[in-house]
Amino acid sequence: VNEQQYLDLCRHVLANGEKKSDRTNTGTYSVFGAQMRFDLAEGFPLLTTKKVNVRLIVSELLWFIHGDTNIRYLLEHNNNIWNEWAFKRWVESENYTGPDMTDFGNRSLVDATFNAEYKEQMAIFKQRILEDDAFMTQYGDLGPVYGKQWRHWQTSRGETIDQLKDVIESLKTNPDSRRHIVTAWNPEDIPSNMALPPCHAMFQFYVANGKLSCQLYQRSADIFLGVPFNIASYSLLVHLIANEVGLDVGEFIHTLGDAHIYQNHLTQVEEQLSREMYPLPEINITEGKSLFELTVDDITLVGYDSHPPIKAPIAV
Ligand code: UFP
Repeated sequence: VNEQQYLDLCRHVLANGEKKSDRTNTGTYSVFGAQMRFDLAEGFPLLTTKKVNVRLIVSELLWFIHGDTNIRYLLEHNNNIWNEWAFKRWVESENYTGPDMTDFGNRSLVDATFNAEYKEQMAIFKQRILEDDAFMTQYGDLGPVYGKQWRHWQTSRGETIDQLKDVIESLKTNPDSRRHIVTAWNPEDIPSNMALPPCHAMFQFYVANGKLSCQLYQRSADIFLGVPFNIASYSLLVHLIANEVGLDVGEFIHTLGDAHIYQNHLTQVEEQLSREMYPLPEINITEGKSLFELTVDDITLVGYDSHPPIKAPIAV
């Protein structure tokens, strides 16, 4: 069963994980190397043992697919998951004149007065991104993140490579190829100007028996908060690409590097493990539209029964 693999991974890491310090100073239980296989014909692998907001996954994935790296599109779709990264650039710029926002992520958690100030500045920032084109161009753009690498990879000769279009073309013309790869890991872009080096670093497609499968290599995996999103996002990608190239869906194979449970997520994981799974939902995609024409309204989740969400602090 699809979801069982996720629950088994949680149990495996709790039982066998090394206690390990990490960049965020939170502390984790971690294993190196783990793999889950999701048979997409079985249903759409959105977790049912806690509610996962698929709306965020759909708009973020379409944003990547469009090659967009500016948060305006996300804000227009009420998706706030990338805001902090853009906000950080803004408050660190010379044009920002509001109250000091240094270390806003941590301070907003522990200082209520600061949190109110931060929320106010973030609201102003979002408003300007949505309404002021020049501001949006300068401060809404996240730089060399997924959309850029997938669709507009910059070569040293000054050309761009559209990896996604190329892989769709190769799936259509040469399905047996062993080179159906898209990589977001661009070493040249990592050290200098990237806030969060890509977590989902590269993926490969595979065609057999009229079915499209995809394997993702994720270098670093926050099992409780990040991974449920990553599973759903790539499973949706397989559906979208399969539609585009006229294949059925096969498997999504999720390969993890540093697979960790943060120490401040333990009670939440235990809570989730105590819950019974529901049957998986299905995903419906409007027929007859090309991948690049799809909007969020073309993708609908059907039959999603889930337990309530479980809140947990995110490590930044
Ligand atoms: N993380 C995920 N999935 C994602 C994403 C981030 O699990 O899609 F963007 C987690 C992994 C890790 C942290 O806990 O975010 C990134 O930190 P680092 O760069 O130190 O690996």
